Amino acid sequence: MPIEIITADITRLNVDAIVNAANGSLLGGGGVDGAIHRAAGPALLQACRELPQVSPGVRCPTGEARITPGFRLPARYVIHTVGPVWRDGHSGEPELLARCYRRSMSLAFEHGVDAIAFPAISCGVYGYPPEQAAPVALRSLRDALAMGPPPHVLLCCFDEAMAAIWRHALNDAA
Ligand code: AR6
Repeated sequence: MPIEIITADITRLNVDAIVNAANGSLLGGGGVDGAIHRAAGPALLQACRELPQVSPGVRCPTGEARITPGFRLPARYVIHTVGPVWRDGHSGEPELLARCYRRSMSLAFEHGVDAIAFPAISCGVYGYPPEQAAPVALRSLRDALAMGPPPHVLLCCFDEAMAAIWRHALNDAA
């Protein structure tokens, strides 16, 4: 599988596209979203503002994805996706999480991206247990990689403990 687990600050990566774990407004927030907006500069917020609202205040519903330039980031594109908030695991969370990865990969294919880095979507503020998120994400990525000439996929964890969970899931999936 051309999927690599790394530990890094995603805003520093020299890849074609990085994925943002955003909220539906796409107007920024904490966690990786805040870090990406800080690193990209105010033009990113402006580009997000210009994306159409699909319902009041919502530019990207949960499970969907939108693309903008990366502005001051090393990455050419930011793909913004909105993961599910964890409730109990039986409220559609796995399907929505899988869709985030799939839709982000579709945009990557459409834009000819060679290398894309994902954060652990929903595994922070949104509370998705990483042990459960990782296999869902990896299955979805593996299915998406079959859609075209496979880009290099990096799963960018913020710390080693998170990376260990993802590596374990990747080994189980091999
Ligand atoms: N590089 C890589 N990973 C990071 C970075 C970074 N610079 N910073 C944090 N992480 P979260 P969510 C990891 O909370 O759970 C925002 O406020 C972090 O350790 O950023 O999808 C949005 O606006 C965790 O493992 O995203 C939404 O309101 C992972 O990224 C909400 O949070 C995801 O954590 C989305 O929550």
